Amino acid sequence: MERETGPASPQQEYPGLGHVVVVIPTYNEAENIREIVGRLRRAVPEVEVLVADDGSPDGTGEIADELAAADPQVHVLHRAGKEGLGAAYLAGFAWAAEHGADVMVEMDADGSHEPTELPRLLNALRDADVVIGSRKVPGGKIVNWPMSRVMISQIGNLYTRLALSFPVKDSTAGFRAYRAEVLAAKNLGGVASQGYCFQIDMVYRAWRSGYRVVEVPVTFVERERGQSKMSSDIVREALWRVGLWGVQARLESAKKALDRLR
Ligand SMILES: Nc1nc2c(ncn2[C@@H]2O[C@H](COP(=O)(O)OP(=O)(O)OP(=O)(O)O)[C@@H](O)[C@H]2O)c(=O)[nH]1
Ligand SMILES: [Mg+2]
Repeated sequence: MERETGPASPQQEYPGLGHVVVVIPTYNEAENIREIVGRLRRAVPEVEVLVADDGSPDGTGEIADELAAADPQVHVLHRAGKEGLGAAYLAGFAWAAEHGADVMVEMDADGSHEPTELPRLLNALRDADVVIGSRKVPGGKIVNWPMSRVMISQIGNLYTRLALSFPVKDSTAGFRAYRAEVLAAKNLGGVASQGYCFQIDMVYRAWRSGYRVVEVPVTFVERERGQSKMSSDIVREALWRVGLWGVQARLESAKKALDRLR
């Protein structure tokens, strides 16, 4: 069950791009949500914000309601329970589409993504369909991650690039901007990925459909407060799904090659 709070607001436009909705998924981010929404609204006043909360037991949803009551450009989508990052984003994108978004942005609530870097992502979207805030292109950085997380991220991205034979260097990054068309229902059929595999799924689909994907460097800072939702299940999900997509892609190319020989 979903419930939406916050009054309707007059829509503002980001120069050259139209109506931008930033979706922030939250689960137990009571210590972070106020600060990140405030920083985002100050950094990019034109954007609309949607907090997609999965019934956080720590009261994140209620804090988000207070923010929405005080600011007509902040909204909250309350979802009944924790269903994973992917489901929260899909619900958030659907809300944004219904509310006339031309651009949807993904951003974490924990402060890892710097709102003052968002204009660089949006400006790059003028010549692209998807812009990834990338930690793995020149100028991109990760601050304060333990070596174990850096290794998981490096190996995960290398595995993904090899399995899927695609050129995106930071396909697990969660700070990104999409033109609404990329996230149209016709492009999202059958999305089932939940953890950060969802991020790989979205960019792989966009790239396969011929959309222009661009990476711009960002500085990613480890969360200071609250608990990570990263788990071994999330890593396992990415391993098997990406492996499966890689096998499917190779079978498809083999079939095409055979068809050409016939
Ligand atoms: N609505 C919703 N949000 C979620 C869920 N899981 C994670 N999130 C949010 O998604 C964002 C990214 O999750 P994080 O826990 O920061 O994951 P991470 O960035 O891989 O790991 P750390 O930064 O180390 O904590 C945060 O804003 C979380 O609150 C979920 O099941 N539902
Ligand atoms: Mg995080």
